[in-house]
Amino acid sequence: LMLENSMFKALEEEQFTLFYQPKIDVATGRIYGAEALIRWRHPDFGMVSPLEFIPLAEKTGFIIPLGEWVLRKACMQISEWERMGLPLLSVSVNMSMIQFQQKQIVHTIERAIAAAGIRPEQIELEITESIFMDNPEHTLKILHELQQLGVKLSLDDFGTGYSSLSYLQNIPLHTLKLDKSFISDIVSDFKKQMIYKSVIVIAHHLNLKVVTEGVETEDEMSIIREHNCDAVQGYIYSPPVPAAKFAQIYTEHR
Ligand code: G
Ligand code: G
Ligand code: MN
Ligand code: NA
Repeated sequence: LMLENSMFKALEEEQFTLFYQPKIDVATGRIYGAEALIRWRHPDFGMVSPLEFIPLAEKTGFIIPLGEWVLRKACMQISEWERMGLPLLSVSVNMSMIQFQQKQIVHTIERAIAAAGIRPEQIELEITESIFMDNPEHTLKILHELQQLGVKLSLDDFGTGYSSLSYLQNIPLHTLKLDKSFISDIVSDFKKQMIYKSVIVIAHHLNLKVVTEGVETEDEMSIIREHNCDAVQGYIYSPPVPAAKFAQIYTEHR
């Protein structure tokens, strides 16, 4: 309850901030984008993880103003980096299922992009299969409108939950993000490698870009290269970092 009450104040007082984790192109080894991940610098509790406050924000509806803030902040950041001579092809923003229950969501996204003066294709919205739980027809309609707008869509956390292949068939997706559980302990697990390899083949046949998340070791990287995964994120390259730190890393590794 304490966190709940202080969230509104926190937004006004700019206690929320976005960290950015580099997205690396496997073929070139270069950074082509980033995933924005929210952090709350709480004056008393220090850095609060989104795992603690996003579920609460979803329950109270606070995720609506907070989600809009995240979108606007990420778009402005792309614009700022562009002015600094650091253009990014793709910045991912995580979306909550609650945001997709809003009729105005497409308009909200459109305005955030216009206000920052960026190109729609520079934004990639990360969705999970949970957005289809409430009203699948409505959700699919919105996703098609977003596709028309020109933003990219990625299916996040694939491999956890139900991960039905029908999602790959029906959603206008650009990217499939394979959950960390796909790659962790893969080195000694033959079946895991066969599943990983096969999912990438399916995704490529459907014209999807594949990102492996949570990559931590060089052994994992060899398997990722062997199976032609397109991109990676993980501690092996960088954890999520503040915007200034990201700009520094990007400047050095471009
Ligand atoms: O880095 P990490 O601990 O940030 O992220 C924890 C979880 O919080 C992840 O599942 C991530 O998708 C989610 N998350 C991070 N930032 C946001 C955000 O801006 N909006 C939503 N809805 N979820 C986020
Ligand atoms: O659910 P989503 O995929 O949006 O969130 C990604 C989560 O994974 C974030 O909490 C992020 O901080 C975390 N993360 C990113 N790279 C790594 C990694 O290499 N190892 C682990 N354990 N977590 C990671
Ligand atoms: Mn994500
Ligand atoms: Na994920």
